[in-house]
Amino acid sequence: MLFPALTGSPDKEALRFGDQSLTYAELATVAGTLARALPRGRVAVWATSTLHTTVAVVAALLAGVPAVPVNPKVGERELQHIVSDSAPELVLAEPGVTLPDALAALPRLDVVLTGTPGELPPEADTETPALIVYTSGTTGPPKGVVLPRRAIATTLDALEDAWQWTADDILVHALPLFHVHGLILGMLGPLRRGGTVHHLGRFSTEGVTNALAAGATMMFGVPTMYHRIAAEVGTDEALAKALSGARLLVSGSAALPVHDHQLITAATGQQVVERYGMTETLMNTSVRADGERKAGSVGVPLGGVDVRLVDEAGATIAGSDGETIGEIQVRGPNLFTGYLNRPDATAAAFDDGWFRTGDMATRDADGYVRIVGRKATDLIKSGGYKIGAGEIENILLEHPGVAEVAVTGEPDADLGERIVAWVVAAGEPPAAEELADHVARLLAPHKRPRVVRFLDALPRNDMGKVLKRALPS
Ligand code: MCA
Ligand code: AMP
Repeated sequence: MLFPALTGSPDKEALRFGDQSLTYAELATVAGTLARALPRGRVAVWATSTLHTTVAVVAALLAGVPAVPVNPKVGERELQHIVSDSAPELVLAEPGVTLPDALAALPRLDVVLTGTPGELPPEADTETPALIVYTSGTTGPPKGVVLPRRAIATTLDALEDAWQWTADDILVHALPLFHVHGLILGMLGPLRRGGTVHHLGRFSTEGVTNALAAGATMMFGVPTMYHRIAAEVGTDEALAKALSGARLLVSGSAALPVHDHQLITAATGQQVVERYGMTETLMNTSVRADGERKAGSVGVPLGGVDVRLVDEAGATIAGSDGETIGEIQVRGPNLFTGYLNRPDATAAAFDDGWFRTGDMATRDADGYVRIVGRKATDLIKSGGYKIGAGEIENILLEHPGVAEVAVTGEPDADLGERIVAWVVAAGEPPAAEELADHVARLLAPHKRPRVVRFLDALPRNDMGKVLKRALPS
């Protein structure tokens, strides 16, 4: 059973968004009623940061129907791809919101926060696809990652063990609900434990302060959020006090710089715990709540997860010297079943049963993994979002003012990396803002270039391939 608390802890508060909340009994009623109205095929969920999104996803899980969470800021082109690739039978959305054309063309079921108590549907098989989450690759449009119930249950239970996560925990976060971090860890995690989650709607240090001061015990965030906390916590006494009282602060989705770790520890005594995962693998490693906290390390393999480092020749690195770098490959019940409609990409992602993460790391004598980089330069992590350089280049090339383009990520204190577009203009150079809007409108706002640099020509090799490493920095 994915959510035993739905029937086991009726009066306990399960979810809170602003001044709206649901107990487990209320969630069972509204999600159970919606589950009974769902078709058998896939459903799209308009994944705003609301109670409605969580109810919609829980309903789909109760019904055993795969849900496709959609970024409510998604651009036209990306949405067309997601809809045609995942072919949802209908869309679930909160009442009153206007949906973009590609979703408005589907049958719609409004998520209402009322219902009739009744039997919950029988639990689906553990291998049934539960969620399809779209994730960017180096080239081409995002791929749909098919996540079975088994992966969700095992990853959340491994985190229960690593973080001593219990029904008494109240989690606060402000993560978007169309990715693994915010949706699976941040919403389904507390529900599986029978605990409570308080979603802030949007991130602010003030929101975090208030929620922790009101009794939240844990916080999840991406490094950009912790960076903003680190910048304020030295002078904001209320924030420092609230953070000091938390049981566990967890960061993930990208590396949290050691300097930010140190600023937070200096002001609060807290040592932020980092965990490492991926849309395809869910969670692989974590610093344990009861283990040594090593800033800058993503900790040790979670229960049930096999982790190996593989060198360039394809050999597994023996021993743990804390220095030899290899690609992280993982195996375990936390893994996805495949990319939707992409057996070619699924096959290419595995090496003899091990999933190739593309992340490069070392492992020390205590088994702690330290991520040092990424194999592909064409993947950018900005604000914790993974973004493919190729998808942005393709869209920018459609703009009439762009003759040639190369997209790179460069270090950014706030976002980790910022997207830079190197453009050879066709005629009069377009305004940087216009190019950013073009990408935001067709793909998504978080994929827009933050910097546009114009060049007379892109550096290329004899074969005509762009040499991104030769771009001036
Ligand atoms: C700005 N905006 C625009 C434009 N410019 N909209 C349209 N067109 C434009 N040209 C809007 C944005 O949509 C946003 O709206 C607002 O202006 C500010 O934008 P931005 O600067 O991009 O946002 P931010 O405030 O800097 O966001 C920082 C953030 C965000 C809150 C940290 O990056 C974030 O939520 N990151 C989380 C990513 C995440 O969850 N990753 C998990 C995937 P508005 O403010 O209204 O939105 S990784 C994963 O799942 C794996 C498994 C793992 O390990 O966790
Ligand atoms: P995504 O594909 O969006 O799910 O992002 C997964 C990627 O995020 C991983 O392959 C890593 O590169 C990165 N990542 C996640 N957590 C961490 C972490 N704690 N430290 C460094 N990188 C991370």
